Amino acid sequence: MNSFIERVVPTDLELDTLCGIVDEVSAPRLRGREHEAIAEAERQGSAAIDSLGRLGQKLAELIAHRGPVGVIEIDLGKALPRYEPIPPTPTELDSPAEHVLFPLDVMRCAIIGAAGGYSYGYSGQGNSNVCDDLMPTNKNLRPGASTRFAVNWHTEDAPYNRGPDNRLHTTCDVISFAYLRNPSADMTRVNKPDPASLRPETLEALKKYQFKLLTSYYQKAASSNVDTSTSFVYGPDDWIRFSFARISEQMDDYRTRGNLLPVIEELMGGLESNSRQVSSCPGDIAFIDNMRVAHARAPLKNPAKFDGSDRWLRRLGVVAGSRRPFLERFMKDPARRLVNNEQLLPYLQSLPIPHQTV
Ligand SMILES: O=C(O)CCC(=O)C(=O)O
Ligand SMILES: [Fe+2]
Repeated sequence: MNSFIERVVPTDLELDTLCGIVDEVSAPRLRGREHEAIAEAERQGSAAIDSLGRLGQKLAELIAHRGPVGVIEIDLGKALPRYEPIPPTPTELDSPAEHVLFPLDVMRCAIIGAAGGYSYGYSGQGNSNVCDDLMPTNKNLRPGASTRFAVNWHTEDAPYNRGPDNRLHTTCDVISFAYLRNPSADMTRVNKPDPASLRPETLEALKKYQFKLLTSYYQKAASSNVDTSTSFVYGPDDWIRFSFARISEQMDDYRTRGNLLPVIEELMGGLESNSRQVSSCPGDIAFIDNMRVAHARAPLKNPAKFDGSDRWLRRLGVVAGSRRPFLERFMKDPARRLVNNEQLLPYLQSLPIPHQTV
């Protein structure tokens, strides 16, 4: 089976261009103004199309959900020695005002700019940072992505994809992880299922609007749970577009009620058995198609020690530039690029419940 992961090693010209952008946007005039630095990195990336065109084109195809590739890994490890080492993982979550951008973050935004994309932080992440940090913090130790607990198969906020039409969705097209530090080599797992691998009856059942929309608890589910029905997969027949964030809880629910479980179990079994790993090395940036690829992570091998040796990855949402005005409708302060759940929810709740397809 062909892998859906494409690993890209940048050329010297690409690397030099990205490092040049880091030098520019990290200039003192932008210190403490990280939101401007992000915008500036995207702008410079889009202007550097001569040298970053290849990387931009690859990401643009992922954002448009085109082609067989579902994950792009960009190996920027060679650039890391040019910069200060990544500091110890903070013991408290950053406040938005104190947020620090590392060179890898800036390079990522430049590549997003070269793809004509727009990056934003997640709706409803507890820390409200520009880029969501996944880190073990003393103060916020919790069973989530930064701890020794497993992260079950999910896509990011995909339950918000409520339309039968692929264009109607309020989540990101692509999720991006920048791996800052990963001493125990804990890998992100990914799977891009082939619809042809599912039995036709299974695919039909998963396309019915008979499942619950469950957002991730750790993305403020208390206020963002949208309790209406959805299908598990939908979209064109030749690809599976996921619409779940909490597949395991769906299973619990159906286990209790005794129906539909085999269908979900079949999907889960497929995800488990054919999964791949993202390289996840320090200096890697992974761009993952958030519609067609589900991701997960096994429990971290070493519990967090809060001594700077912890795994640390930083996450960012990416959409096509054309979706920027739409997303900005749900941001209190568009310059800060944070979707605000209070503004988003009324919109979601006003959407018509999609028609059942079968
Ligand atoms: O820790 C990982 O590798 C994945 C974390 C994750 O699922 C996320 O940040 O969305
Ligand atoms: Fe995730």
